[in-house]
Amino acid sequence: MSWLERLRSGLSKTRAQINETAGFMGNDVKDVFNNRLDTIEDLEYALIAADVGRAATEEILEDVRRSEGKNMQQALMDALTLQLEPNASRAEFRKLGFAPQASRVSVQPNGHVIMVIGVNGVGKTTTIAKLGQYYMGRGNSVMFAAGDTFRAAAGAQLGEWGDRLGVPVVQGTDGGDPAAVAYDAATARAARGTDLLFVDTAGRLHNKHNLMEELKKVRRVIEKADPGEPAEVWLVLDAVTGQNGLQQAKKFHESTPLTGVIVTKLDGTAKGGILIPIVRELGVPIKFIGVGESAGDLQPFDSQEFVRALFDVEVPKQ
Ligand SMILES: Nc1nc2c(ncn2[C@@H]2O[C@H](COP(=O)(O)OP(=O)(O)OP(=O)(O)O)[C@@H](O)[C@H]2O)c(=O)[nH]1
Ligand SMILES: [Mg+2]
Repeated sequence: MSWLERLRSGLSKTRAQINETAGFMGNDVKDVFNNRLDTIEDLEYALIAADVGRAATEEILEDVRRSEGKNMQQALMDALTLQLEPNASRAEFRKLGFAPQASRVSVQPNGHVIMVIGVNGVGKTTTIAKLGQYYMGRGNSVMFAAGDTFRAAAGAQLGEWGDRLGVPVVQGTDGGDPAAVAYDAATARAARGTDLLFVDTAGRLHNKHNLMEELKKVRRVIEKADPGEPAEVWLVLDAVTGQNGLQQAKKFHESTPLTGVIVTKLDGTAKGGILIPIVRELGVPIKFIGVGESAGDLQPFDSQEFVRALFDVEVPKQ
């Protein structure tokens, strides 16, 4: 399967939700939007049900209503794509009334060390493995740091991925100091001249305050070991947790400012619309999306491709 096919099948639940609700008078969104503006309330309901959020839904409906003369499905797709733009450019494009040309953000890290954070079970460790494979495939040398020393066997999990992918893993000891692992790994990365170091972190400690303090400390020791790093702090967010996950993301962002978000498990949710409030409320770009459990199931986020996959529309050859 191509990545687009994988994304499409991954998004089938979200798509079914939108089609079923918006299209109860016809067979799918296309029918609804060809000429039936009186069903705009159904669309409103479908967008809310897909976790798009109130504010974005209102803008989308406004854009669709305003786009007289345009094919209605195209108008809806353009409106959704716009909602995945960063806040400043979204406002600008909406004023001008057209969609952006470039829809994919740069995913090449702005330096060498990438901290990967997020609550337990969202997919941090798996995503690090996927990132390792992705960047190695683009010619980068990669290292991992097993900075989750809290959960038993977390280090072993990353170690296994490292073996499978041929990526060196800096390990600590279970129950040991994660900052020490991060310090050793950042120092080793600089000494070896490895292109990218991904630092895994704990998703759960005895309490939330401890977790936030620990992440700050990990960040500080990386800075000390290698000034200017970590270049990136990427938050992993599980799409299945929807609005709840977004609230958690805000807390992380307050304590350890994020430079990117990776949304996982889009293959198992009807809430694909959650990407929109993530972009709007965090003001941080989505870098990648996860659509499965294997190392290849990670894609750089492209808003136009995402919206097309949502509607199961063929991508025109460019
Ligand atoms: N379906 C699906 N499953 C995923 C995806 N990403 C991760 N998973 C699964 O989610 C589960 C948890 O993944 P982990 O990588 O261990 O999550 P974590 O955030 O490191 O968890 P903790 O270390 O406990 O904090 C595993 O079973 C993964 O295979 C995805 O994109 N799609
Ligand atoms: Mg983990």
